[in-house]
Amino acid sequence: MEQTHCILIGAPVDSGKRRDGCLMGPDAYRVAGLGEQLTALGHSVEDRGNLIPDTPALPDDPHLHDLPTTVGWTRSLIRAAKEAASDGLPIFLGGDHALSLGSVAGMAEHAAAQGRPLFVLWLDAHSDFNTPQTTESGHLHGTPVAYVTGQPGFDAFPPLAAPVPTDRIAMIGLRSVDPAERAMLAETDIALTDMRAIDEHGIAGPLAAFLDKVQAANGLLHVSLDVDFLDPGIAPAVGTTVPGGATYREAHLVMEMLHDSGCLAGLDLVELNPFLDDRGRTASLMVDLTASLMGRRIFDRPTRSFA
Ligand code: 6HN
Ligand code: MN
Ligand code: MN
Ligand code: MN
Repeated sequence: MEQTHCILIGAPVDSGKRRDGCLMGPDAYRVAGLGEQLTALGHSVEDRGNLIPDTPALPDDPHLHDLPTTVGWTRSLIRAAKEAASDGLPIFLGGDHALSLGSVAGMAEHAAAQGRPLFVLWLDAHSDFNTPQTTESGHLHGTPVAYVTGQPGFDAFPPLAAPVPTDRIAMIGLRSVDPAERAMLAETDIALTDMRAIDEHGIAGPLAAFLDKVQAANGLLHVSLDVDFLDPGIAPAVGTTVPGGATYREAHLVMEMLHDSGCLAGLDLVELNPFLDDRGRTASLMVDLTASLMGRRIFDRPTRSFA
């Protein structure tokens, strides 16, 4: 099995929405044994500890919740992503989804420096395609995809060195999209797979089609895994639960297919709020999914039927 140098980057981002608690996420993943699981799979693990956000001299924006802190996180995460991506596989331990304004922008810069296209897989109930102008909640964790694709309105944020073209993004698991997001998504070619499509046709098809595209382009793939991609029945520790999410096996299958693709270049584990968890089960499930993504499998070779 291929050995990977996994770099854990704690990013206790809690500024992306009003309800606090995601700042405990990085330590919950450590307590749930993320490092040990990766080591047991034969990988090397380097824990770089928790990042500290920059402190930009920016005024508050009355329409937005804690803009200066999120801009500070974005700056420090872009730097951390670029540094880590040249040393190994960065795994960002969130933190809410505002983390991904920085992680994805930094990974995109890294890919551009390598002369390779960055692709992004967004596993989430939400499309996170609001801009600072369209957001109704004022919560910047609902905006990272708009930022990294270069939508207007992010003037307070670092200028994007390498915007991600929309045809290199796939979203899977959608079931809560705001009207403004829906209208803007209709103007893009982001690949959208909502829960109804998964119910009718399964989750493997759209993922396989996207992975074929990544492989054909010799791309680097960044995966952003929001806890609320999962059904709240198996993953209660998130502030924005939406019923009807991915099942245990659908989620593991996604991870197993991603592993087999060999394209993975970076990972966000976001939106875990340990304060809302039930005896650590959500943190443990996120760690198990990461283990599947990094090569844990039921058998070492395809199983055969006895037909
Ligand atoms: N997330 N669309 C809603 C909003 O407030 O903009 C929800 C965002 C959820 C954010 O999933 O990371
Ligand atoms: Mn807050
Ligand atoms: Mn999200
Ligand atoms: Mn979400």
